[in-house]
Amino acid sequence: MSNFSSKEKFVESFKLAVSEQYGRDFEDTYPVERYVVLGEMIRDYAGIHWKETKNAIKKSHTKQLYYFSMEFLMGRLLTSNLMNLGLYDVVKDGLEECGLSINELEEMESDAGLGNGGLGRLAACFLDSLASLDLAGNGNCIRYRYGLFKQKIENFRQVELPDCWLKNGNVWEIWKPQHAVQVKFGGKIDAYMDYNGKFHMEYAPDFVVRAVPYDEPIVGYHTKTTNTLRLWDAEVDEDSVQSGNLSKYLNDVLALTTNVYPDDSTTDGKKLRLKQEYFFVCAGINQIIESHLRVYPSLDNLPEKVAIQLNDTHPVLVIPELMRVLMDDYNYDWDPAWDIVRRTVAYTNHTVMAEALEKWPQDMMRELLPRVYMIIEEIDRRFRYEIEHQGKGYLASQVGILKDNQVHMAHLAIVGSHSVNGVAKIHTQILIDDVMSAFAGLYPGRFNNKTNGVTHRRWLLYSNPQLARLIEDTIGDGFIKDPEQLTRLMVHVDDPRLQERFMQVKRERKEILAKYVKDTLNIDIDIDSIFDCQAKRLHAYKRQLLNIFHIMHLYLRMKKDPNFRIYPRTFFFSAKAAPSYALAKEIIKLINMVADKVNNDPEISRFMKVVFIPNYSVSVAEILLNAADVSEQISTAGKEASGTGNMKYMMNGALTLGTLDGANVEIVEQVGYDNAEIFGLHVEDINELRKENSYNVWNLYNNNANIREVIESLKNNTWSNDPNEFQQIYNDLMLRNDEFFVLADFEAYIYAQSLVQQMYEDRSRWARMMLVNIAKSGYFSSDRTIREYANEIWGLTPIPFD
Ligand code: 26V
Repeated sequence: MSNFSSKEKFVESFKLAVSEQYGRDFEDTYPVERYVVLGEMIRDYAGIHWKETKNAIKKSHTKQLYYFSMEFLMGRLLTSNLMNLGLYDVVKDGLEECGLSINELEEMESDAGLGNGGLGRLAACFLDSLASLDLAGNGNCIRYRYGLFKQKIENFRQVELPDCWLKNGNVWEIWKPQHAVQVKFGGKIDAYMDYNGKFHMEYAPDFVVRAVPYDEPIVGYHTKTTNTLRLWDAEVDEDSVQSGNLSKYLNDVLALTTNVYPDDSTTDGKKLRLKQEYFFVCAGINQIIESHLRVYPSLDNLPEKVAIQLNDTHPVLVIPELMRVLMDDYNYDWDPAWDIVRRTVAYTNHTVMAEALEKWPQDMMRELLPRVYMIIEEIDRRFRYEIEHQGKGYLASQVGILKDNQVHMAHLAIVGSHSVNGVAKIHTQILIDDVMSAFAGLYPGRFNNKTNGVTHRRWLLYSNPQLARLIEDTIGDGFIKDPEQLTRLMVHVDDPRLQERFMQVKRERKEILAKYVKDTLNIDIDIDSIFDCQAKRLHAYKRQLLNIFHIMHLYLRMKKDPNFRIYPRTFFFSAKAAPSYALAKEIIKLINMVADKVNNDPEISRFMKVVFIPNYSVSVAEILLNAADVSEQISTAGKEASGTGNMKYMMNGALTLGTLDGANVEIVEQVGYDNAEIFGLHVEDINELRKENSYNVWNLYNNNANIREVIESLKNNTWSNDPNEFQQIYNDLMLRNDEFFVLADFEAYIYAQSLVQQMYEDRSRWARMMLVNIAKSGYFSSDRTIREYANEIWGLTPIPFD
């Protein structure tokens, strides 16, 4: 009988476990101690199915996926694990009997923020869907000691603090020192020939660490399937310290897993980033090979039993590393090894931003990874030979892997894999037509689209139980296992009673958010105002500037014209800027200074408030997104690969106010133009303006008073006493001609915002629109995305349990 078989049984085992672990009466233990024991009890319970999953895979020879990602933004796991295991109610009631509230224990958990943004959160959603669909899918990443920084706002500015997510330990992980592997860096390679004339490599590295795994169970929704997220820590390799170098060695080992890189960090520490990439790649490949050989006699059938997905280019070293192991350790010749690698590996691209496409200096790579670099040279040589042979040698300067003294990681990924996918239709099309067109010509069958998704369990069921209940009351609970059933709501969207009940649910969510804002920022907000939200990383291309400029414009206009008043609105922002991204930080400062001015103006603040919620993270998203009326998705067309926040808002019934970019395009495809507010330049318009070189920001400035006033207000002491406070923003727009077309879309945006207000004022129309959005959001469940990957790329079938 399990510890959770009844409330009584749970209370008894819980109290006993807390008391035994800490050697004190239950009543005398600390809240965090109770949280730790509860977590461990749940993890151990998950262990039963974890074992069965591993056994079932071994016995049935089911194919497995390994998702290699530098980032997993898991957030908290207590609620999600309890709900997926079907234990939530027993535990909640049991805790109540012990005088504890489950919500308080939930709050004790730190939010695991091992990632920057969308890419890392996508990886976490994928793990949830894989397990829930009974697919064998493992995550492979680094156990960073610190997550992405914690953000505080001081004096209107972003301040970064360390995110010590492990300070109370991590209840979900199991340390597995017996599975440690060596990872080698630097040093020298010697090649020698054996008696048969075959070449062998002898490698004398100058830095060796032990990669030690910590495994976390990934629990599927109401199913036995329990997969593994493996996080590698770096530990000292006792025999590998060169004499006299102990303290440097210890520091180098520690540095490897210190923190997640913020996405655009400077060249400093770049080498460390490359070390991190090889570290988790080498360890992960080693594990795959060992587990494979425990079941099968050779590696010949690796592609039939293992799929490896590369989440962006960060783990692309998988390709040369797997070649290295096959050739150097298992004696494969080049061609069969290459065939195995290519059939095993697939690559996902997540951005078209040139600055974000990874390239490494050849010298750095050669010095740090001499053997891997040799293999990359040979891959490049053979690839160039192949295109030459096809009469397309002229492409070499475009598609080469080694060129301009750099290693082009995306090129290596495309050449060394059997599938390259983008993350939304428009994004994939841009890869094919533009960014990767030469490759698409060479390998047309290799390119495909997999539109992103998000787990509707975390982002609808668990974070918005009020809405989940309303949906269940209306269409039953079939949508939980099969989210496309949400379309059954369509026959009810005109029902005034449902509309009213929905508006009531939305109001409850707005109250919860308003309370959080009051508690953390001491700002009072109007629950009946329109909640307008933009929450995402701060990047010029995401155009938080467009949003704040609109707010500045409204303020200036209301100040000037006492007859002009808007329907009350609260504008929420939440965004972290990379610590070295000065322009992004200046935008945060502008938002906070405008907020200060607006919120403290007694006349204007009756109509609008601006709230910057610090430290955007999974936990903040869980209370912010479901309270939104308006979802701001306003990137420059062509730049946002997909966006996934947009899907979370939609699922919770917010209207998308967006450009035709990323997954917004598919959101409108689902709901129709009547149920979304689309504005602004299209990709084609922007390409045309760029090609013709015909965009001139000064023409707009001179001909449009709204634009002129807002730009002038940056420098005329409206928001700050220092006229140079926003110099970078001004220069970026006016002296560097507004690379992201903020001012080009400004009028269209103001107009779109006025339409949003009109729509909101018709309560029944608004409610209907929200309901349509929810009804059509099933497509954006990551269950759909994962099914597509499983069928079209990985060739996975569900784990059979007997
Ligand atoms: C990084 C950088 C760094 C240099 C400055 C410009 C820039 C722009 C973007 C990035 C992000 C790179 C990868 C990434 O996180 N992509 C995000 O992936 C999400 C999941 O597929 C997707 O929804 C987002 O649209 C995409 O930005």
